Amino acid sequence: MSALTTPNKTPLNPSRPKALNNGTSHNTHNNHHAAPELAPEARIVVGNGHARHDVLQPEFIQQYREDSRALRAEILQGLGRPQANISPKFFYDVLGSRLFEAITDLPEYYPTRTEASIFASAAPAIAARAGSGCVLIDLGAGNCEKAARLFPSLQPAQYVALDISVEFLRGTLASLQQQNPQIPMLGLGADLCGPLDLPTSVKRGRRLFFYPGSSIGNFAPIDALALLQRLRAAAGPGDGVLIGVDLHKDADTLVAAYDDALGVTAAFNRNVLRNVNRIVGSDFALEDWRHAATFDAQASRIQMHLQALRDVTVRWPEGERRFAAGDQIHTEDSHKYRPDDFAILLEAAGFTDPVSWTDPRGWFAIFHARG
Ligand code: AVI
Repeated sequence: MSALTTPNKTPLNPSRPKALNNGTSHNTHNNHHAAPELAPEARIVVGNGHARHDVLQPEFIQQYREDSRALRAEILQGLGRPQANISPKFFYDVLGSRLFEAITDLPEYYPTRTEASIFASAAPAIAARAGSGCVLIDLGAGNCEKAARLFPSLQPAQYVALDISVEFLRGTLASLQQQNPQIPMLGLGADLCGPLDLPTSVKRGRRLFFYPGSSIGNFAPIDALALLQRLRAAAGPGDGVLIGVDLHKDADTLVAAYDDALGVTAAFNRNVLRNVNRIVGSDFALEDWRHAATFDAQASRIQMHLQALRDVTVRWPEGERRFAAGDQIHTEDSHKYRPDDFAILLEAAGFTDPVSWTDPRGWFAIFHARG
């Protein structure tokens, strides 16, 4: 690929973020808890017996419907491949989501802190560029803390939080609404991997699609391009994207971030087998599997696998798979971009004029581009 535009790279002083976490569920397109049927709620008026006050409540809409047969079929198909794989979306059961939250606090796992430091330093510049008063559409909402930090500078006209299930947004959005009574809020249960069909409750006006945390890195570049193209298709003139992207760096730093000394990432990876056992009724024994994280420098991606420690046969109701000692199940790729390459990806998707902000070490970048 040839460079179309070199994004502005503005080194910024990092400052440690405050921990704001209260959620049990990790954000992202990957979160795959059950998504229950929900009736949308509307703005309500609450009386206190003396005077009447208009209280703005978040609205909730569940679009995505979980299809447990399809999930089961997807897992069994992956286990049946010559190179067995389990999609990373199956990491995020309740325990997996908690383990991911713990990962973000690890000394080795720099992305969350580094991204927060960039947001802290660059918030005014980001707001100047993206413009305040937009409809802020948070594609990886989770506990909404990253978006909430931008409220003071962006002053959004509406905050739309996406998660696979609105159930994970209810508590967080309710308290966020109390703290920000002037911002209308909508919780949307949607799957980022499908077409982005925004309901009419999403206000008209300038939209800023916000996808923090480098979750884009968990897509293969071709799928990342497809996702950006879907966003571009949903964006009108004046709209934009704001995306956190983990950058290419030395292998030692990267491998340590995905194979920490405490073993939290190992637990996160092995926990996927518990979730698979629950969904398909298989009998994976966790003690038979070890966590492995390697960096493929050429493809610029961390690859996570589960490696069989001995010969094992895994059984489920209608089948089984034999693994020899040393065989691996692929569980996740985490792509690390060079800034120019990510700018090219944005432009290939149809966005224009990409700019980025980074930290002094150049480890992480936040990109903005126009629709
Ligand atoms: C969610 N995603 C951006 C994380 C990452 O860094 O790729 C998932 C993760 N896997 C292991 N550690 C963190």
